[in-house]
Amino acid sequence: WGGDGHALVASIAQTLLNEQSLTFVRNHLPWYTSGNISMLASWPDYIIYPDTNPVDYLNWQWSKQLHFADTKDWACVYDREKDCNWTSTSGQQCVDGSIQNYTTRLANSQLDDIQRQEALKFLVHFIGDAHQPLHAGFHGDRGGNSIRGKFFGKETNLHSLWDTVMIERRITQDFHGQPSLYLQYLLTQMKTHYAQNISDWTNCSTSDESRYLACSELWIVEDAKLNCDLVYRDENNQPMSVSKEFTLGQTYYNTRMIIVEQRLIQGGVRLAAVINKITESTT
Ligand code: DCM
Ligand code: DCM
Ligand code: DCM
Ligand code: ZN
Ligand code: ZN
Repeated sequence: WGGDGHALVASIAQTLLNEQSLTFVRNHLPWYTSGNISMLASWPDYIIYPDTNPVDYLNWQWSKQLHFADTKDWACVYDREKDCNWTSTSGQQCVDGSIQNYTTRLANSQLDDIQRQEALKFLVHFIGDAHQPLHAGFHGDRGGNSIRGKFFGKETNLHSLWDTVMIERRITQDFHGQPSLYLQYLLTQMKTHYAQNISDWTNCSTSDESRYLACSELWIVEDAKLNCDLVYRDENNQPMSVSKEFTLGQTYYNTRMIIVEQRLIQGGVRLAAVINKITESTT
């Protein structure tokens, strides 16, 4: 996601943190955030690009691959061993592995405060990215970055469309350009339309996953399915590809924006559940 998406996921989560977690995040973030996890939700993006971090973006390039996982084109599945380099000695080099790493580090009271602060900032961001379906997009098109076309007549690529363009359109058109009004809407949707789904979303369906603090493997599996069913299909249900420019508008926007909203809410609900689990298990 772009800035709005990450801030929305984190702000949704903030409303679901228990007292213990609110104290915990206040103690593991810089004072100027007032314990608000949304304020640094895009920090992992700022540090890696020269336009926002000209001084030492090179030192952070190792973290670039932690924002996503590439999946096999049209396989519609996520294979942790293959797609996340799980067995390599360099460790778990994708968004799934980074979530496992940073939940473990955040829960580890042996680590110093600087390290746990960094773990919290990465975790808030990566749980957001894990819910953007194209952050588990196809390998052959770099998660939709190589698929170009027009959305309401404007040049873009499929990845940016899902990261920022659709969300910005929604906020401009329906919420007076104010993300805070959109946040209120999403919180209402969460408490009404999605109220029945919350306990499902915070459960790990596979028993193997339940030992983890975060069920990131399952979330990426959801992405892989969404990609085949909806994300990579045009308004006539035809597969999109790098060799053909897309032309998308109202029909794609209306049907896919519902998924964007559900993923933002799911990301927020799950981020809060992970932080609450960590503070219950440690303190
Ligand atoms: N971004 C940036 N400079 C670039 C490329 C991207 O500032 N050269 C920003 C735009 C989006 C975000 O990064 O807000 C997307 O990053 P990706 O979803 O990691 O998360
Ligand atoms: N680091 C990380 N995940 C790990 C180990 C280290 O993100 N599993 C990061 C934290 C530090 C940097 O790498 O910023 C160097 O850590 P160390 O001195 O522990 O090697
Ligand atoms: N990205 C992705 N999958 C890839 C490559 C990149 O999801 N295989 C994401 C990371 C950023 C955006 O796409 O959000 C742009 O990446 P970059 O700045 O590397 O072009
Ligand atoms: Zn992205
Ligand atoms: Zn990211």
